[in-house]
Amino acid sequence: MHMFKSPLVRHDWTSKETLNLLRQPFNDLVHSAQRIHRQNFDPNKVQLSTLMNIKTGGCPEDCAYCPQSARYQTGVRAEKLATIEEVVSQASLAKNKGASRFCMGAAWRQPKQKDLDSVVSMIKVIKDMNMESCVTLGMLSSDQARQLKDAGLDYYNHNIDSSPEYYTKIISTRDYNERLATLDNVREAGISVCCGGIIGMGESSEDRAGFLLTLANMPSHPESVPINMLVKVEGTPLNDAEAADPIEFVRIIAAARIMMPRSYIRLSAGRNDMSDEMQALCYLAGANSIFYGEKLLTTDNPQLNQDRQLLERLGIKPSKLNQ
Ligand code: SAM
Ligand code: DTB
Ligand code: SF4
Repeated sequence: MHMFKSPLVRHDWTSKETLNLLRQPFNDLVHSAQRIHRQNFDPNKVQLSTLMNIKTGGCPEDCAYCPQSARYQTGVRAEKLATIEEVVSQASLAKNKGASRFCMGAAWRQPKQKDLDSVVSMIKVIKDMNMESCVTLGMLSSDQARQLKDAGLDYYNHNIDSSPEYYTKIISTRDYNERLATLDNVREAGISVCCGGIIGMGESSEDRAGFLLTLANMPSHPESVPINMLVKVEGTPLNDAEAADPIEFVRIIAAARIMMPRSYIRLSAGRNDMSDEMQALCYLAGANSIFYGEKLLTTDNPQLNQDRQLLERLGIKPSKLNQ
C-alpha cells in the first residue's frame, strides 16, 4: 500500500483556491483527482466498513440533520446500550461478508465512565476478531481518548460536518471548537482520525470550500474522510433542505481526493438515494471506501447484493486488512 506516494501533501489551502478547484471544468477536476488517486492507491480497490448503532436515540444534542436527537419527533425510540454478545454477533456477520472495519456509533454528547468501560470491552472483542475497530461516541476528553487507545482502538469518528460558519446554523448545543478539541485529543492519544461531514444541508459553495479546507489544513489529514449526502428524515429540521446536485457532490469527492491525497475518502450516507452511475463517478473521482451493510445507524443503506453487483460491474474489489 502507498507504494507510489505523491510528493505533495499540502496543509495551506486558501478559500479562493478551494473554490477555484471546485469550479474547474468537470472533466479536468475528475481527471486530476483520478491521477492523484492512482499515485497513492490501487484504483480498483475499495475499503468496506460496517456500522452498528450500539446506542440508539435519545441524544441531548440538537444537530438539525439527525434522527437520533431527543428534540425531534422522528419515530426513533431511545434504546439501551447494546450488549457485548450483540456486538460479537454483528461483527462476525460483518467479517464473514467481507468488511475489514467494524464501526460502532452511540447517540451521546459525551460518554460517561460506566459507558466508556463497556465500549472498551467491545473494542477488545473486535480486536480479538482481527478486524479494525472504529467508534463514534461524541466528545472525548484526553483521558477518555487514552482509555480507548489502551483498549486497542484503531479509528475514532468525529465529524466537523460543514464550514465553521455554517456549523452554527445546524447545531446550537456545541461549537466547532469543541469538535476540533476532541479531534486533537484523539490525535494526541495516537488513534487514527475519521473526520468528514455532510453535503446537502443548504450550505453554500463557500461553506463547502470552508469544510474541505478545514480538513485539508489540519496538521495531519484525517486518515478517513467520510463524505455523507444528507439523508432526509421526517421530523428533523433539515427534512425540507434542498437536495445537493449529484454533479456537485462528485466535485466535492474529487476535491477531497486532491486536497487529501493519501486519505481514504468514504462515500458515506446517502448511497441509497444515488444511482449506480453517480456512485461510479464518485469512485472515478477518488472515493475508495464505503459503508457496507443494509443499515447505517437508523436509516437504510443499499442491500449487500446490490453493492456486490455494482462493485463487480465496475471491477472493483474489496481491500483486505492492511492492504
Ligand atoms: N453522536 C456522535 C456525534 O455526533 O459525534 C456520533 C454519532 S453521529 C450520528 C455521526 C455522524 O453521522 C454525524 O456527525 C453526522 O455527520 C452523520 N449523520 C447523522 N445523521 C445524518 C443524516 N441524516 N444524513 C447524513 N449524515 C448524518
Ligand atoms: C459518518 O460520517 N456517517 C455515519 C458514521 N459516520 C457514523 C453515520 C451516518 C448516519 C446516517 C443517518 C442514520 O442512519 O441515522
Ligand atoms: Fe446526537 Fe450525534 Fe445525532 Fe448530533 S449527530 S444528535 S450528537 S447522535
